[in-house]
Amino acid sequence: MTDGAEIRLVVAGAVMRSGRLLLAQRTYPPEVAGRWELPGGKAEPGEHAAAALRRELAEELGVVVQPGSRLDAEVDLPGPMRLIALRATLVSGEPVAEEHSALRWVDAAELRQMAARDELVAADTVWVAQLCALLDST
Ligand code: DCM
Repeated sequence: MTDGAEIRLVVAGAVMRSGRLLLAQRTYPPEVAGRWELPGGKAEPGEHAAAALRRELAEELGVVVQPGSRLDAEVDLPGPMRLIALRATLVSGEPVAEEHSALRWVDAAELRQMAARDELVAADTVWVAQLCALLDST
C-alpha cells in the first residue's frame, strides 16, 4: 500500500527559444516509448524543483538551464508521483539526446498538431494550451 508514502516530485522543463519549445522523445517504458515530452525527471528527496530540473537537464541534454516560473497545471501520477513543469531558458550548451531517442523544437502550431495526433506523453497534454499561448506571445 502507499499509505504514508512520500509523493515523489517529478519536474519537467519547458525550454523555449525564439518561439519554439524543446520536446524530447521517450525510449521507455514501452507504453510511452516514441511519445514526446517536456524533458525532466524525479527530484531527489529534499531537492528543490529548480535544482532538480537543472540537474536532470544537464544529465539528459548536456545543457545548463536557468529554471523560471511554474506552469499552471500539475499532474498526479501513479507511484505516487506529482509532475510539475517549470519554464527554463538555455544558459549554455546545445541540447543533445543523451537519454532520449530524439529532440525537436516545435512552434505552437506543431505542438497543437502533435497533441491532436496523440504524439505527446499523456500527462504533458495538460500544458499544451498554456505553452501555445506562451509560444505565440514570444
Ligand atoms: N513524466 C511525464 N512527463 C514528463 C516527464 C516525466 O509524464 N514530461 C513521467 C514519466 C515517469 C515519471 O514521470 O512515469 C518519471 O519520469 P522519468 O522516467 O523520466 O524519470
